[in-house]
Amino acid sequence: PQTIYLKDYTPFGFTVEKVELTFRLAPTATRVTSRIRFAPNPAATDRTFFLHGEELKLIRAAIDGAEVTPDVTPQGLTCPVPDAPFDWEAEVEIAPEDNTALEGLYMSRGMYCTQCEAEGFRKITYYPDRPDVMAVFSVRIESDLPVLLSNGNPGDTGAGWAEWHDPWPKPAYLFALVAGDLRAHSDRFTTRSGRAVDLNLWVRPGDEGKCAWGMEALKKSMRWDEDVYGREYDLDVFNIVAVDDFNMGAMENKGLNIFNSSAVLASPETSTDANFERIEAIIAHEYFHNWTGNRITCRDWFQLCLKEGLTVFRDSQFTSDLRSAPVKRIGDVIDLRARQFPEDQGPLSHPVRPESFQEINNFYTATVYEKGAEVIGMLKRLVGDDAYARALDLYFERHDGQACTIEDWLRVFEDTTGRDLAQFKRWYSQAGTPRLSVEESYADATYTLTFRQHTPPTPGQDEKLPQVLPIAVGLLNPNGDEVVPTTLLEMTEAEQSFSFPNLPARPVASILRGFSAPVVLERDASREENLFLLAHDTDPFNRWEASRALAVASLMNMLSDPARGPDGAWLDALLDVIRDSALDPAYRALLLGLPSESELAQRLYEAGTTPDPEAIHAAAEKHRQARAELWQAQLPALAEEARVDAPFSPDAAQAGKRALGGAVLAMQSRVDGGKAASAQFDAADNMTAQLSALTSLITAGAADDALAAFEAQWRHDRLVMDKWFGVQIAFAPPHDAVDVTRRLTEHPDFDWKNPNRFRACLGALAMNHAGFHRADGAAYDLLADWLIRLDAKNPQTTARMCTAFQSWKRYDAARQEKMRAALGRLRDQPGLSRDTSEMVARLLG
Ligand code: DPP
Ligand code: ZN
Repeated sequence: PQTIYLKDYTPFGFTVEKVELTFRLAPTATRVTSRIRFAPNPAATDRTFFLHGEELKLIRAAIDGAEVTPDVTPQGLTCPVPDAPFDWEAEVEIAPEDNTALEGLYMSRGMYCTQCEAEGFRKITYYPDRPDVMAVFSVRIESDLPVLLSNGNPGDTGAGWAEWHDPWPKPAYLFALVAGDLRAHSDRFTTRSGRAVDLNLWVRPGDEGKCAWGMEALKKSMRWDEDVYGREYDLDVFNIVAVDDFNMGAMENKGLNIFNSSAVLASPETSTDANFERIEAIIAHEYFHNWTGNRITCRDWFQLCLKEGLTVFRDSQFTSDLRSAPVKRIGDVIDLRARQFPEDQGPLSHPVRPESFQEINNFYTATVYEKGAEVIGMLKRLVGDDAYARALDLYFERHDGQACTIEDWLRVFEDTTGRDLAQFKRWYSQAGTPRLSVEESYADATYTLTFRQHTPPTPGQDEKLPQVLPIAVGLLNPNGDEVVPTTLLEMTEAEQSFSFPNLPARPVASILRGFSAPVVLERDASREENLFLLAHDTDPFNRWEASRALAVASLMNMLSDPARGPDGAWLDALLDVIRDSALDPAYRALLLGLPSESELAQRLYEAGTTPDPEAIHAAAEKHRQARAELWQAQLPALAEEARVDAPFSPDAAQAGKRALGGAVLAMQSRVDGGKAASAQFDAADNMTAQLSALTSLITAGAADDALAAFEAQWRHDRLVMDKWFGVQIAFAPPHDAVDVTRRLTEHPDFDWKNPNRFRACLGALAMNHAGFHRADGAAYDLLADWLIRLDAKNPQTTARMCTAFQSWKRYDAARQEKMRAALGRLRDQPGLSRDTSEMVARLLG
């Protein structure tokens, strides 16, 4: 396969003035006619007329009305063209029903839909399928289906046809089309300048009752983007469609967002609080793309973080504003450490802006998205909120309608602030997680912090240069008072000291408050210091972090000496915090969480010890059991405090209480054999309560009846059944996980071609750390078998799921050998997709 390099970028030889598309829809023979006005691009030197096109049957082509016979390859076509503006016409035939890759135009249970990002449009018709070619599209759809949708504003309609016109120039990856028997949940929004916008959420008949939350989230997003970023919506209509078969979460097509039904449909009975929050965030994310992604798009796919990092950052601001900022921050850091750190510290490590790829689909990663958002958070911290706002205004003003680069993005900050961001730019080009160590000293009333930064080598990058690290620090007096409030230290050197004078007593430092930079902080804080910070830190993130450090230390001690129990002093201190009813229940629920077994494995590996997944699992279980027994007497009072008496609402306050209640129930089930969980399961009137009861029963080994009842109740609901499949595997005892997965993949409802269902089962297996790393390699083999099978149908989801193997080098030689063998089996599969080939090759290094 061909490797594409950032350094090789050249503009396309032609501009596109307008695009007219006609679709005559039929499941196995859809006709797509295109009429495209091209003109020579004065900014380009290479005038080769190459149009991308894959899996298309070319029926005819013409230039300025005269038939032509282009030179067609499996990747596209070339053709001699005039050295002046001209009209290109082509008619192609495609088979949406046979399109199981879910890229381009495909069918999902009787409805037509599209997914074009990143390079799916080339499976619809011949086109310069690259984000820097922006054009105005008009679309005509012919079909007997009742609802026919495309981008932009609705035009004329008649029996069996509809026309759409999108006045905003856009790249082809934002094209969308939907046709089906759909029902609308409709509303209206008036923008601050008075434009009335029709809002529709389109769903299958029967799902109308699951739309209200998504619609509310959309209106909140529209208002928030006006209030916070000054960005208004720019069309007469905003359509969202829910689709059951979808590779990603959702897609920001101009005026016609298409969502995985799991990322938009919600009701109290079928969705957990976490689902509600995620849906709100994804609706916001896709909506915010209208400006950061659509109005201003990417020059090429190497710049993906330009729109994704920024839009993730914006949606996290939105969630922080609507809910609790500290809770959102802690959740994001848990997620970053669970997904981005392992990626950045293993064979798949790549810069936030990659410099080469074979298949761009493989770079929709936690690094591009979540680390990309962290980089923007650091930039905002460094320049300050006012300068950030001014820089964003300048960005929108200067680049509206353009396809941009990270250089353009950084230049608006340089022009706004006068800062030189050359060193900061390393965040975009250097892969790997920086490690930040710190030493403290105190003399002559001056307290000094000396930091050292170091980034280990990553594939293709042996030498790393120092990066700009914003380090937020606060200092506390020994009596617990804050003597130095949060101060931002700006570290630019490999080693750098910062002093705080006039401190009559040696303070306790709270370092990297709010997780002000995405680094691994190596700090030898004593147990006493962490207990002190847990009790006194004014920064809610670092208070949580102190407890997390104590949890890690306690678990590590239990691992090195299996006779030990958990750290009693820490559990006592933690219980004091958990019982503090002045604190947000959602925050208390986070404090009750333990580091995942995978995170413990990573920490052991970093400390030079080969992790033993079974031993880690045993220690974590022993810890949970001991804690439940120790706190047994306090659990009823905590459960009482978590009780919600009002009618169900997915708001942050109620959700926080339920999160605390769920954590308490998990403890209770360890000491009452599942009695409380069983009662909660029977009485549950919402999915959060029902599912937390079910998972507690699974861990208590008492879930058979509940699982059967759950299945009987929900077998008609695909999204709920995904949960039923997933929890049985994710929470299975490690030695059972493979058998449970095998059994469930034989269940008649295991529709493996549906990405949600595939992930619910095989993704859950990969999440069951000790189950996946079973010593005999059975889980590796089972996953590899399924990936081989799926690759022939859906390369994108297959390649994504190869990340289950990304940390294979952490483990012992025998497990490594088994994982290598499983990956080797994939690699040697005849006809393996480009997506999966690239992933496997990178994984095997
Ligand atoms: N749909 C994906 C997202 O919104 C890719 N753009 O991030
Ligand atoms: Zn996005």
